[in-house]
Amino acid sequence: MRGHPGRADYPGRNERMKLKIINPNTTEGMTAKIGACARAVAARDTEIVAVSPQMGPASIESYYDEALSVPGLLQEVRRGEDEGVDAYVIACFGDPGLYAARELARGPVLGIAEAAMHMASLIGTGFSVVTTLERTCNMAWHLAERYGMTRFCRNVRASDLPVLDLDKPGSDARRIITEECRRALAEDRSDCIVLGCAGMADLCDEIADAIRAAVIDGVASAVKLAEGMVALRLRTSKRGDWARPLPKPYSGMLAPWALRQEGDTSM
Ligand code: 5HY
Repeated sequence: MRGHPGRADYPGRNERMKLKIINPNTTEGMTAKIGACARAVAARDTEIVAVSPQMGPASIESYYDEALSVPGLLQEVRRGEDEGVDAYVIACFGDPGLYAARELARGPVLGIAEAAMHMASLIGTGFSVVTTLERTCNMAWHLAERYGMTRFCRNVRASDLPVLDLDKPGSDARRIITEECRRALAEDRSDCIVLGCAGMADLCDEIADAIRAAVIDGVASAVKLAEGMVALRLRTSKRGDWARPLPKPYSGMLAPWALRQEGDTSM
C-alpha cells in the first residue's frame, strides 16, 4: 500500500529513518530515560534523537507549565526540519503543541497520549489512565474527548506523585503507581492500563508483570506508530488545518519564531 507520495528520499520499508523524541520539560535525566526507552523498542535502522528544549519548565503539571513548554518544543521541531528528521514524538502526556508542531513538520508528529490511547483501543474495549497529580486528570479526559476516545476511556486515576518524584531515589513511586494500576483493573473493568506520564516509560514492563495485564507506554507506542507511518510514506497533510503557518512578523522575545516566507523553518 502506498501512502501519500513522499519526498524522493523519504525512507521506505527497510531504510534508515530518524525520529526526534522531544521531552517538552527541561529535566535532562528524564529526557535521557525517555530516549533509552525509545531506543529499546526502535527498529535497528531507526536513529533516535532525544532532546529537551533549551528553555521551559522542569516538569509539566499545569496548563501554565504546558503553555510555556510549547515555544521551546516548536523550536526543536523547526530545527528538526533542517536536520532531516522523518518524524517526531512529543513525549509528554498532555501532547503539548501537537497541532502547531504538525503545521511545521513535513513528516508525522505523534503525541504520546494520542498514540497510547489508540494502541489501547486496539487490544480491548476499555482502558484506565494512571497519571501523576490529581490536577492533571481532567487534562487527560479532555485529550480522550479530543481524540474520540471517551468510549474507550473507563477512568483517569492519579497516583498523586509529582512528575519529578518518578526519578527521585526512595520515592516509592513504582509501588504507588503499581497499586493504582491494580485498583484500576479491579474497579474500572478496564482491559489495560495507559501510563499517563512519559516519565513512567521505564516502569511499563515491570508493572505489566506485576498486575498481569497489558500496560501501554505512550513513548514506545508513538515510536512504533511513527516507524510504521514513515515506512508507509505517510506525512502530515498540508491540505487543511495542518498547512504551514502564514509568514508574519512576531514581536518581542518571540521575534525568532516568525516564519519569514513559505517553507521557511530555520530558527
Ligand atoms: C509528562 N508532565 O509526561 C507529563 C505528565 C503529566 O513533565 N511529562 C511531564 O503529569 O501531565
